[in-house]
Amino acid sequence: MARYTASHWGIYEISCDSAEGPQIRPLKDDPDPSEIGLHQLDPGLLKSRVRQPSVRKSWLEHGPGAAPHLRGREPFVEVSWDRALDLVAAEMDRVRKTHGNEAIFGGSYGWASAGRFHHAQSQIHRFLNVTGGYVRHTESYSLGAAHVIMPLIAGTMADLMAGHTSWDVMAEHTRLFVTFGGVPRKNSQSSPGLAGKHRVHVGLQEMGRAGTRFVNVGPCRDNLDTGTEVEWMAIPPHTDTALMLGLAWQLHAEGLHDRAFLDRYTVGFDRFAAYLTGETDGVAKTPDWAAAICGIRAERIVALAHEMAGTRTMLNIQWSLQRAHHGEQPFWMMVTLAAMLGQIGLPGGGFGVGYGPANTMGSRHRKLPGPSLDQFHNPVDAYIPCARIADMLLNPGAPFTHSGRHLTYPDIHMIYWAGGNPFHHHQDLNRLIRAWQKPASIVVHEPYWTATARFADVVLPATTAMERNDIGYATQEGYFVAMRKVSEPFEGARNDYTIFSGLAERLSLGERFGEGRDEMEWLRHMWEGCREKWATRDVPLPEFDTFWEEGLVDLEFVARSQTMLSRFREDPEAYPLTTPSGKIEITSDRIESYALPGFSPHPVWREPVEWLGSPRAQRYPLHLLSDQPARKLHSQLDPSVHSVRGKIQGREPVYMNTADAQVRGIVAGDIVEVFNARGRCLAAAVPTDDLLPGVARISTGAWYDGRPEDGLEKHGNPNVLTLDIPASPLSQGCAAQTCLVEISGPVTDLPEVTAFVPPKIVAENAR
Ligand SMILES: Nc1nc2c(c(=O)[nH]1)N[C@H]1C(S)=C(S)[C@@H](COP(=O)(O)OP(=O)(O)OC[C@H]3O[C@@H](n4cnc5c(=O)[nH]c(N)nc54)[C@H](O)[C@@H]3O)O[C@H]1N2
Ligand SMILES: Nc1nc2c(c(=O)[nH]1)N[C@H]1C(S)=C(S)[C@@H](COP(=O)(O)OP(=O)(O)OC[C@H]3O[C@@H](n4cnc5c(=O)[nH]c(N)nc54)[C@H](O)[C@@H]3O)O[C@H]1N2
Ligand SMILES: [Mo]
Repeated sequence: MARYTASHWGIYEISCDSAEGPQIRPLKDDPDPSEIGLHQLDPGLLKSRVRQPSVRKSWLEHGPGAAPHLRGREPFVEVSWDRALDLVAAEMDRVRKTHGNEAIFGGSYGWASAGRFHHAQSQIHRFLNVTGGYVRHTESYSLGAAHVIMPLIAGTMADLMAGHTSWDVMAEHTRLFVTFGGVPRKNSQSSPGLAGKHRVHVGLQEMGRAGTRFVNVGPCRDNLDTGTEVEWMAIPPHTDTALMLGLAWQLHAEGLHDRAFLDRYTVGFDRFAAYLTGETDGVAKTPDWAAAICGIRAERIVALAHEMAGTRTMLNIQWSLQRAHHGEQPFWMMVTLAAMLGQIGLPGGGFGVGYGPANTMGSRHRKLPGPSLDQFHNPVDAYIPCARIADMLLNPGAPFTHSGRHLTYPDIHMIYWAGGNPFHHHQDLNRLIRAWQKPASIVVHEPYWTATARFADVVLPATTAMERNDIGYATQEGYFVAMRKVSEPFEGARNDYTIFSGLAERLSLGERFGEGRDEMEWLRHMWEGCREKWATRDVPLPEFDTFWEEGLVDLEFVARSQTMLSRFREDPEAYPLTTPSGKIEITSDRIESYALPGFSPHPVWREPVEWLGSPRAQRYPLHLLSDQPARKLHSQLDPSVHSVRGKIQGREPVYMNTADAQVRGIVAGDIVEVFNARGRCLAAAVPTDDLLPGVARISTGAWYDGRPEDGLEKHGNPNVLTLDIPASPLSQGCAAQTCLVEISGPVTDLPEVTAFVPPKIVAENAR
């Protein structure tokens, strides 16, 4: 009988009857399986696992707050589980009693692993709520800017993501597909929590066969594969808004915009039009004006505007475009441009805010909530937008704005993290290292010795998804998966649930946290809760035992094609949007009422602090994109053979234009130094003509491997270079893509990469 496992990369079949151990293969009938998931059981990963509870030497010997500057460079002492849990429980109690629960940061951002019960975020938040609450985070690194602006102008990202027009409808109706940032196949193969059958690559091929014309706008050529010819409109990073303004100006000047649509379904077009024509600021956003910024000839812009207005057009954007200074603008401007074209709500027309970043968008499956673990109520009000973590730690009490609110940063004495890797995800890691010295105690649950584990005081070894039983489900992915345990926990590793149960008992909260259920009782309980809810929506699910025995529930029987915002288009009064006006907001009164410095009430072109047109480009002339890695998910599985095969001399590639390499005397395979005022890292040069001159690209995910003496990062982690500023005072989102660098090379005296070697383990009181 086949067993299955669910992962962010897809569903895989596992057979446990081979003498060589469990074998993993893609789900039968998956048309485009991801190779990443095939390496979840790679023995190469084991060398980097955490074996036992481990405590940083100074912290163990001298107590909380001892020698914080030694975090990340000091040996650890292995201790028993009992002792580790006693230490953590005592420290939580001390911090709660001395400073209150507002002193504990438990945001704990990160993707963790698939599985609805063992989901690390749910576990840690439930546990911390039981103990009196914690400082939480809002939004995500994925969509910091979009999560805040989109509900004000079009709808929540959750609703929009779920509503995307399905691929079959686009193949039938879309004649022109214009995408800002391509539709990278590598990204679309993942979905948070579970990817079902991989539909994006197939969807694009079907559109290609049906004759859709594709235009790929952006600095990279090789991120859109439709099986047909694609026009590449090569523009520098961060100039998309200017190009869209040029298109909008042309539509408006020729009266090609859909006035009836704008009147009925939007608010505030006229104020925006006054900006477009230059009436308000003296600058007409003509195709010539746009050409000077984005480098596309004015005639080409005019021709594209005509084509868009004359045919069924879908506009699409990658999430990376909002992970930038002023990152709200390209999203807002794209919605505005789509509104001017008047095709929103028609089959195959309008806009998408993410065909590409995950498998989800374009699904025919219904948005239905899966089995979930109750997280209880968090009595602490204080929060941060997730990407403001270093700001919070460095500036307790300092004011900040978010979503129109005026707030202050809490004073954090303890950080508790489970299921995320801030030394992967955060920007300007050298700044984060300084910030990380502020709290008295840092506790981390991790299966692996990632940098986040190395920089902690107490590391509690967690199991992986293969080492426990769980239920796999993610909305619109089309499956429930019985994730049966494949192997026993590695050495001393425990489930996050078991770890929190042990702590809760020590804090006399065991019954409240665990409700007396063991793992399988929880799965049954969560399944039955979900089954009851779905029954009220006329979606019958099997009983738990049947599900567990059969391993999969295929939800194809409730799937159906869809067109985004079709009901709104049919009857905007009966089906208003959830925006303040119920319509698409081209000008937002709400945003204007926030009176934020440097934020206009309609989309505008504003120069980012770092881009190829800024003064800093004289010193650092290359725009560095740090995109999502093809061979892993963020930092996950970086030590696997699949990820390691993508490295050159053990280091992450840096892609750069052939001409840029040539003038620097760099050839393919050279190890080069990538640097700016914030940091420097080594990477392996790959000259290419698929990138615009002036642009470089290092995918994220190489485990941080800084040399303690001088901070040189040896492995190719771009976050030692990126900028830790908010996208804007509105969203405070992550702005990782706003980053200028210089590259020099080749480097000959190469330090060894040590990212996957665990830290030194010593005996207590060893000298
Ligand atoms: N420069 C730059 N930086 C970026 C981005 C970018 O585009 N450019 N993208 C950003 C984006 S969009 C994101 S989402 C973030 C991703 O950042 P993260 O989500 O923090 O990255 P992951 O590597 O997925 O981290 C998950 C961690 O959880 C651990 N883990 C897995 N399963 C379990 C479990 O069951 N229990 C416990 N306790 N731990 C577990 C894994 O070993 C891993 O270390 O990165 C952001 N950072
Ligand atoms: N294999 C794999 N897949 C993943 C992930 C992973 O780590 N690995 N991470 C997942 C996560 S958490 C997320 S949030 C999504 C993220 O999805 P995205 O944020 O969209 O992903 P990126 O790869 O950073 O960028 C997508 C494309 O945008 C282009 N681009 C960057 N800046 C600009 C610009 O200014 N203008 C234009 N026109 N194009 C630009 C880049 O060249 C790149 O090809 O991916 C998900 N999918
Ligand atoms: Mo993300």
